[in-house]
Amino acid sequence: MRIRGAAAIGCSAAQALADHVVTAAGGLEALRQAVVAGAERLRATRPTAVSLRHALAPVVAAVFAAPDPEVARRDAREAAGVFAGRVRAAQEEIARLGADLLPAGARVLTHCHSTAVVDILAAAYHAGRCIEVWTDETRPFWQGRITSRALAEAGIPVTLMVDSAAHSALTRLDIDHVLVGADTVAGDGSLFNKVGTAAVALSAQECGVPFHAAAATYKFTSEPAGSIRIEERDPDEVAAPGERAAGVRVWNPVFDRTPPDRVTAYITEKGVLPPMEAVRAALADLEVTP
Ligand code: RUB
Repeated sequence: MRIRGAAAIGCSAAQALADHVVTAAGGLEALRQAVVAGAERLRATRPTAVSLRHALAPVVAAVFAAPDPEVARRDAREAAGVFAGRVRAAQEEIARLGADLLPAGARVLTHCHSTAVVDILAAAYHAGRCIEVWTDETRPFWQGRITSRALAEAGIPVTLMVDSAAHSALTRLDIDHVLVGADTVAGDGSLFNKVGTAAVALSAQECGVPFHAAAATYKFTSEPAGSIRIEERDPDEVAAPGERAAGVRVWNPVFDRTPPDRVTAYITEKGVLPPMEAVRAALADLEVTP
């Protein structure tokens, strides 16, 4: 949890796996075993984000394709670098395309901490459009506070509110855009993102406010929505043992699924596309994940 957001998690994991290969002792077979074990362990850290799998797969493939240990180490490092470059390029294009959606005076609501969303908002602001942002706190882990700090530091007017105020903001504050990030987009166009996103999308639909999710193509998968596992985390994130009465159980699912009919469009590096068009565009050139 020291690294937040699917993009940063993917890049860090690919780099960590490459480092693991570079420092592992032994011949090619030992490196293959090390990369498989390392990838499994890293994948298990954030099971909902398909981007993590797409980040690790090229490093694993590089090791299996190498003819000897030296090439395996070199190509593992290179594969992690290529993935990081892909993330950077996608993020830049998404920032440009997303900023174009926001006219001067746009009033935007966001949820959680998405680096892609922060980049979009910063790009719109630096293009001279006076936007204003409302951000949910994002319980239980407070990622909204990170977002509000990043926006304030960029000079963007920002207001923090509790998650359950999102519907009130949409009905009472003339919010005209909702922008969120994405951890995974399933084969039917469903969005998987921080828990609470689905309720915001439902409110946006009720209020007729466009709901966009920034999702680079490496966040898409052909897997059906039902096979995406929703990570459940430590009960202490919700209430530490001293803060809850004896006998109280805690349920802490940290992502949720927003059905595709509530997503106006995905902002991908290939364009701003309605859910199924985005799925087709992303899967057209997505590598197979081992
Ligand atoms: C972060 C989260 C973000 C997506 C997209 O959750 O749900 O909306 O990961 O982020 P957590 P990005 O804090 O649990 O990682 O746009 O940076 O890829």
